[in-house]
Amino acid sequence: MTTPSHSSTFGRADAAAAGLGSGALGLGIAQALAAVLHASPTPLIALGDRFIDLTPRPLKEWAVERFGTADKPVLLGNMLVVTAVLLLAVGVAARWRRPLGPVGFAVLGAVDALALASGRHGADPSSYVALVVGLAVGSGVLWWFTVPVVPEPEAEAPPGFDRRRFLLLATATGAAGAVAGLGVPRLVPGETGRAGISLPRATDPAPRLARGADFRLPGLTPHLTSNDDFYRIDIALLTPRLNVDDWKLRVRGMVDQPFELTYRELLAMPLVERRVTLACVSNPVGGEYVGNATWLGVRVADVLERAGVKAGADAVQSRGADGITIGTPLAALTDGRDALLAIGMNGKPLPIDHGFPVRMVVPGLYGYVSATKWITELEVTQYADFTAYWTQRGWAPEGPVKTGCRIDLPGDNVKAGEVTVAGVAWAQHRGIGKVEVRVDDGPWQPAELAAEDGIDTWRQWRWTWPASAGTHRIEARATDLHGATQTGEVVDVAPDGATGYPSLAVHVG
Ligand SMILES: Nc1nc2c(c(=O)[nH]1)N[C@H]1C(S)=C(S)[C@@H](COP(=O)(O)O)O[C@H]1N2
Ligand SMILES: [Mo]
Repeated sequence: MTTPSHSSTFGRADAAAAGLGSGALGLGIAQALAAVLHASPTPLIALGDRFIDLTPRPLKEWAVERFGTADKPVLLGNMLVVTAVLLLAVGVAARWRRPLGPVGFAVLGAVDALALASGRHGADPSSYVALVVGLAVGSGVLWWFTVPVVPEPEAEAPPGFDRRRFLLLATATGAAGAVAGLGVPRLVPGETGRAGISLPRATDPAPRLARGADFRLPGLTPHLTSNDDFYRIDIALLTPRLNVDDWKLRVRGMVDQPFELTYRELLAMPLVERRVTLACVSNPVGGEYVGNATWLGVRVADVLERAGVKAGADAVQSRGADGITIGTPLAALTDGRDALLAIGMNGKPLPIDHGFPVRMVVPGLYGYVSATKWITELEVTQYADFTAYWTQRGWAPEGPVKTGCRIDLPGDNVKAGEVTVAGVAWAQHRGIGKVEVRVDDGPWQPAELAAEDGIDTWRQWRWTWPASAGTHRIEARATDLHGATQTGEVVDVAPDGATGYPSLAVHVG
C-alpha cells in the first residue's frame, strides 16, 4: 500500500477546516491584541484601508451607488470571505506538504505587513507585533493539526481529544476575536470626552431663520437636516475616536509663525454660527449626499491670520486623523465667506461620524476639497507642491459646487387633479434665485421658492401641477442669484460633480 497514511486519518475537508480554523484564530488574536495595545491600524483595518485606497474609481463609484453608506461593512464582509477562501486553500496545501502551512501563513502575513507599511499614515510598531503573534499562533495550530499521523492517530493527541471540536472552537474564538478587534475601539465609552463638552455660545450667532424658509410639507426634505439624517461619506473604515484633551491642530507650511492649537484654545476664540449646506461631489443627480446644518466654529481665516500666510501660497492642505489629505483654495478660506473650523453641528458637539472634535466646513465647495473631518493639520502651501488624496485618484483639484436641485414630491403614483411638486435647490455661496419645472418637455414654469436663508444654504421650492391621467415626466432646474441656470447636459459625478436636470416619472391615475 502506498497511500499516505495520514490522508486516511484526515481528509481534505478536515484540512481545509484546519486552515480556516487556525487562520481565524490567528487573525482573531492579532485583532484582539492590536485592540488591547491600541495599535493603529489593526491588521484587518490596514488591509481594508489599502483596499479602499487602491480601488479603481469606477468600482468605488459603483460601490457607493450600490451600497451607499453601507459600502464599508460590505467591503469588510468581502475581505473576510476572500481571506476565508485563502485559509481553506492553505489548509488543503498543508495536508499535501506540511511546510506549506507556515509558508502560506507567512505569505498572507507578508501581504498584510505590506499593507501596514504602505498605509496612509505609518502603522504603530505594535500593529506588527500583533500581526506576528497572530501568525505564529495560527501557523503553530495548523502545524500541530497537520502532524502526519502514521499508524496510531490517537497517539498524537491526548485521549479523548477531538480535533474537529477543537477546530470549531478555534474558528469561533478567532472570529469572535476578529470582531472584538474591530469593535473594541468603537465600544470603549467615554474616551473621546465628547459627552463632557458643553459648547460655548456663539459670539456671532446665526441669523434667525426666516419664517417660511421651510414649507413643512410631508415628504419634502426639511430645511435643516438632523445629525442622524445627515449623509456620511469618508474613507475611514474605523471612525477615528479622537480624545478632545489630546487633540491639537497644527498650523504650518508657508506661514510666518507655525503654531499648535488645543481644543480649549479654539473654544476661546470668537465663535461663529452659520447654516451651510454641504454636498458631496459623488452625489448623482437626484441623490441624497447633500445636507444642511447649523455649524458652530472658528473662522479658518482667524487661525490663518494668527499664523501669518506668506506670499505665494494658494492652497491649504489639511489632514484628517483617518489619513486623508484635502486641498482647499486659500482664497475660499480667506475671502470673507464663512469657512469654519466647526466644533458644533445643530447645537451638539460634532458627532464622531461627522468629524469630532473638529472639522472644516466651507460654503460653496464640495466636501472632498473642503470638509476635512477629524482635522489635525492645516498646511499652507501651493497647488503645485502637493496632490491631495482624491486628486491622486482622478478627481479635480478644485471642486466648486455646481448649481443643482432635487425633486422630492410627489411619489410615482398620484391621482389626477392638483398635485404638489416640490424639492430643494442649491448653489452654495451664490444663492438660489429661481427654480423652474416642466412636464413632458413642455415650457419651463416658475416654482414658488421658500423664504431665502442666505446664499450658503439650499432652498425649498414647490409648484402646483394640474395633473391629467397618464404617465408623465417632470423635470426641474435651478438658477443662481447671478442668473446662471444649471445645465441640462448629463455628466457623471467624476471628476468634478454630476450635472443634468433631475427628473421623475409619475403615473397619474
Ligand atoms: N477626514 C475625512 N474628512 C472628510 C472625508 C474623509 O474621507 N475623511 N470625506 C469628505 C467628503 S468626500 C465629504 S462629501 C464630506 C462628508 O461629510 P459628512 O460625512 O459629515 O457628511 O466629508 C469630507 N471630509
Ligand atoms: Mo464627498
